[in-house]
Amino acid sequence: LFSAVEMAPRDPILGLNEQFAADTNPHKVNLGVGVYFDDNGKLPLLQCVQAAEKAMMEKPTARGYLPIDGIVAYDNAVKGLVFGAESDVVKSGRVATVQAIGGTGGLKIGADFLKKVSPNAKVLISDPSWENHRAIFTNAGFEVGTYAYYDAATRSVNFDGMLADLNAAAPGTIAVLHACCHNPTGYDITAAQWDQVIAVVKAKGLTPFLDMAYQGFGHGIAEDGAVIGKFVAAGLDIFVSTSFSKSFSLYGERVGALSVVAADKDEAARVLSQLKIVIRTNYSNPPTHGGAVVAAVLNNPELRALWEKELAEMRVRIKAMRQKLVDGLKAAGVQQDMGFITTQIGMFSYSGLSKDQMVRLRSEFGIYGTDTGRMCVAALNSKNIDYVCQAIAKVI
Ligand code: PLP
Ligand code: TYF
Repeated sequence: LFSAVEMAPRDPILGLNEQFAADTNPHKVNLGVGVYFDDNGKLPLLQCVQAAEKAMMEKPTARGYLPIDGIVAYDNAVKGLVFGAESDVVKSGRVATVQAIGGTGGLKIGADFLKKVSPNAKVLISDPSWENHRAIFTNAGFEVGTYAYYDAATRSVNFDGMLADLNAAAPGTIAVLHACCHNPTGYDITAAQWDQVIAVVKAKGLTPFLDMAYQGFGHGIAEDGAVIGKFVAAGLDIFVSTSFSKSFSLYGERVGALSVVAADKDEAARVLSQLKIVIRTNYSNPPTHGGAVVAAVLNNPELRALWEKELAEMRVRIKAMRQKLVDGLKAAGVQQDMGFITTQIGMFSYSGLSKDQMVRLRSEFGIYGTDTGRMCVAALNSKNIDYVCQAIAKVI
């Protein structure tokens, strides 16, 4: 049965983790995977999460099956976070939200549902994008292409190219868009540019699928979420996947969601019924713990305020590290202006380093980033920053 089964390639990012774990260099630094570490290099367990878990432990509950679409209080909290609890779109019942197994699960539920309603559509992802975008939509049966995004020469978004590619797409094409904190480049488009993208999406009849994996890591929770409001205001049917992996530091709990905005309440109810079929035939219903924690935090004013404070601390620390990286590289003798690192936003920096330079960083210094030059600046801290700056200066 398995004699002809081929060895599948490793995930380029998660594969680096294995290599990092095996590295015996005592100075090693993992800038590969997109995970936030605190200034002590530790994965944080947020206080808001601990408080919610403590309250849950004090009143333990049995673990029955959840509804197929997840915890009602969770789904409502997601709607509030993504669209605004008092927004017309939520109040009029036009949003169908389901709990999902991480942001990845939200993308996958959306992809499988889209394959049913729009079987011949093509999918466009940004060039470059999170590689799993391509894999998820390909595995759902779609042909996946790209729209221009990163311009290495100018170290910015090739916005004209992006607009041109979206303009050239056939009606019904699914456009996967990074809502904020673009992975892997760290370059987002401006609010005014979003307006232009929305105009093209509307004029060409594209289906926007917004991936929101880093809400709160850019400029703030509401600020990062504002782009969703723009799409809603344009009267479009939209898909939004949400991930709480990073914003709650709950990576392993797999907490996410998919929200679909439909034309009216009746349409949203029919969409929801179809999303539930996708879920039922894949994993029946979601797990309880992570969703319960996030719902407890988002629905309790005190815990919610604590979460916003802790998320802001993560955001501010990443920005401080970006500045330290720019200053440290200059001090280490790097001639070229690395100021672009502070223009980028979110967890990642496309450093502009070549594959050879990234390989040298790994083999000579134990500093792990991807071959494309992506570094997770959220893993830099006051103890490793000097070492990283010295090493980069040596390979440049
Ligand atoms: N989308 C993007 C752009 C990501 O970077 C990630 C990272 O993990 C995800 C989706 C998946 O999120 P999750 O880990 O919650 O599945
Ligand atoms: O881009 C990253 O590093 C994160 C984590 O298959 C990740 O989004 C990486 C690869 C993958 C799943 C998650």
